[in-house]
Amino acid sequence: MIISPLQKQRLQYNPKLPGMLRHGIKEISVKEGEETRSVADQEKIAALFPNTYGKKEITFEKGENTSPAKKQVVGVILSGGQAPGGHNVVCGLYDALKATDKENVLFGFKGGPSGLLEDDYLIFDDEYIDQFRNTGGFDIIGSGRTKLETEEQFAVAAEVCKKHGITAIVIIGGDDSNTNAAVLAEYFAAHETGVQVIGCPKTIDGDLKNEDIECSFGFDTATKTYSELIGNIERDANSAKKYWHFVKVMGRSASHVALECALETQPNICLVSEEVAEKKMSLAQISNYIADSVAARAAKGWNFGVAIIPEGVVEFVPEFSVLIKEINELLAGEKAQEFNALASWKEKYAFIENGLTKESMAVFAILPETIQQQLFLERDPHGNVQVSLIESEKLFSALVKANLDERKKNGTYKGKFSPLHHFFGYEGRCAFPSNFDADYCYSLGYNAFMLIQYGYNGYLSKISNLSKPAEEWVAGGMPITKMMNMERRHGEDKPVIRKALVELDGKPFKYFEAHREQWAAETCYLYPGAIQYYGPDEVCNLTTRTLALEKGE
Ligand code: FBP
Repeated sequence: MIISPLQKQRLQYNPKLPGMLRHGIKEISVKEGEETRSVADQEKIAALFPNTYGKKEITFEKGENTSPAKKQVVGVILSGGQAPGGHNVVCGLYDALKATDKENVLFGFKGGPSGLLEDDYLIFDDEYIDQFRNTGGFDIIGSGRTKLETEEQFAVAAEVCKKHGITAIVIIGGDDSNTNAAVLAEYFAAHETGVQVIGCPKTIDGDLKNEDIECSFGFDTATKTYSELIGNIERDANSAKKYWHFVKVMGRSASHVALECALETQPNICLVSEEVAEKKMSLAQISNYIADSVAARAAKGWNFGVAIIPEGVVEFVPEFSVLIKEINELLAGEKAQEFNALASWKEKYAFIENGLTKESMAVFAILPETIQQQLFLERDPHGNVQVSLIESEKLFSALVKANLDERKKNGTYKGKFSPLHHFFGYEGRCAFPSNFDADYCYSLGYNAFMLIQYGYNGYLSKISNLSKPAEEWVAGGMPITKMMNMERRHGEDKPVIRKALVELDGKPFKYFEAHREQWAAETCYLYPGAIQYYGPDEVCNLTTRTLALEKGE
């Protein structure tokens, strides 16, 4: 097989473990800490997880390994969207498992959680796993979005585990997948299957974090990849001085990715969805805010700029989410057929006008026609509008243009506005993991095996102190139930891991807020360049600005 020179080099990279895991398997002992409580709704969560609630947090340290000798047969699953470093979680898990006992076995369930239900797997060996070390992607076993959440699924999972003699399952996923990992762990314990479940925190979106989990893996590499591209665009904009670039970045709901990219590149504009919701900003207010920057820069002769738009922003605009709800109602059941049978857009428009409230129609009317039509074309299997497919970068540039046209008419703006559009999402999810993600992920996997070996169930693999060099990282585990609260989902109260949105009083946002006025009017671009894998420490082992600011560095 032909591989690129970089891949060849990366296969040789030796990921760094936290200091306390470096002395060899025989020298890893466990220290139990305090019993834990869920972040909220303690009584309800305790009642729902009688076997796994309230367990102690644990830390590993150098000392005699006192875990019982037991042959381990572990199954690993990659769940949800790709995130750089996933392969290294599997490699770390495999290496710890084999270092403990060569007879131990690692199963990889293919294509996400459905692989476990369908008993579709491979068994890892050195030759296979060695091709994937320090590489991006999830192609080692594939991923998928099937949710493991029903009793029937758990029963099938238990059967599959029994058939292969599986002693533990490791689920590598985001907040939803780890919530389901906790429920599965409770099921396995309640049914005395003897199978343990360990989770690992993954998602480029960065929204699986809390006082225990400092960041999810993949966020570092994905944001560095997008920031490289945004920096390049800034430099191009500053060279040609003729385009405004509207860059949408991934992050289904939280704006951590957009904010981190803004901190790394200092663009003229970055929207933060959580702020839009907090201030109840309308589409008109947001476009006016961007148009102010365009106009201020044009007054200096700068008809160029860069605006970062988080993928999920429209869902945070109150009037827009009301509009979406009304559209979903408007096309519910058979009404969709009636609508689709209408021959022209004019007729369809009249149907819409008839069905929406006056307020929502006013919002709908200001949208560019392509976006209006998108709202009626792209439906999910339940018939709902897929908000994530709305081209919000084009939506905002069109609204800004309309705003500037008005300003032109009243003589307050005389510039030229030529927008270009970009969407950076999939480009970042399978990049070669940065050294940080390569080390962090390998450590998460290695550590997950130590949690299994010491008999823990329903725990999340936890590596902390991440803004420091790997030597000083702290390895341990946290009961997943500690991160849970009750939330309303599909009309029911459910125990879930709380999704971490951008905190408007947090240090990363505060830093951005303190500088954005200057960035909007002046040209303060930063060009972070490509991820560096080799070379001086200060460029190879950088953590994110978000993490550094959160840690007060
Ligand atoms: P996860 O939460 O599963 O990690 O996925 C996040 C994400 O990458 C979002 O940023 C994006 O909106 C979404 O996945 C895209 O999903 P898909 O890969 O199914 O198109």
